[in-house]
Amino acid sequence: METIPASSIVDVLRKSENSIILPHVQADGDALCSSLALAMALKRLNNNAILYLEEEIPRVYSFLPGRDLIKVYSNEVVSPGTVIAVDTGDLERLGKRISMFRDARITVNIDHHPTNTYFAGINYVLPGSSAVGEIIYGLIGMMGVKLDKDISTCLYVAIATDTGGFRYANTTSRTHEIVADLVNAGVNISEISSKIFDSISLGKLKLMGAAINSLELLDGGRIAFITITEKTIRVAGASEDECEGIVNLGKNLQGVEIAVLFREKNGEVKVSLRSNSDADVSIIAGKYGGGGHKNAAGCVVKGELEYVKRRIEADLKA
Ligand SMILES: [Mn+2]
Repeated sequence: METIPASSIVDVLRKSENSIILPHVQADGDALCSSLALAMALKRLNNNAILYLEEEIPRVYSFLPGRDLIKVYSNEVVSPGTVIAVDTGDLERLGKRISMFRDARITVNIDHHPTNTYFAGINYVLPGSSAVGEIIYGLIGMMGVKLDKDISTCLYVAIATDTGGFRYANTTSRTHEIVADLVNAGVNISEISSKIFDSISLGKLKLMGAAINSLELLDGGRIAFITITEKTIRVAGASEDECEGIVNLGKNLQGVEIAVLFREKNGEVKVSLRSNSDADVSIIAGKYGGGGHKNAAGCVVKGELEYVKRRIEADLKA
């Protein structure tokens, strides 16, 4: 389990042609925007790069540059030279697109999850980075590609979302140094912030209302459970990707140390865990084949909703 030196991965990226970039399933701001920035940088080097997403681009990120570099995967057979997994802790997080990964001549894994399984031929994993956006920023510099407004905007969104708007413990002085560079390259902070943090659809607002109504407090208010079913999403008129961030409604409640969002779908429950304390929630996620960071992790558990909740409750109390 070793990370290759920066100079070697830069060499691999420089030489890659017809690369396919794969952010994790249900791509979040970091996965999507780091991938976009990388694709744009590779294009500058005359390397064709294209992103394949598992699902449609999340509504909130539809304003981003580089839409022409994105395809939504639909089981087509593609034989890529190089496949680059981005922000992906393990192979399962590639979903159906795992076949593209398996067919590739060269496989690359660029990530910052401490739970990363080093699943590729070439692994570049830096857990000290707040977002993969920071890692891509470094690689772009080493590749000799100049930052422009589009690339900087994508990197900014990647970093701003994974740090919760520079509020989480993963935010470092290095994060701010990088962002200073991005702003100098033309990022419009107020415009982006309003689009990704403040602007909200009616569906999402109703989803938040339903999520708040589902709140259960356990262990004297130290644990918060929020539940969203397929019906909740349908009734609210929200899209699935609008579940992103809902877990924070529980996390931000005073007295809460661990917040959990349960999302029921097709006989499975997607569990998102957040910790405000020293408790490492990636341990619980790992128990069910998931992973993540100490303060933010997730997993998918098969089984009926109530059963899954009681299991997670028992894990948390233990
Ligand atoms: Mn990330």
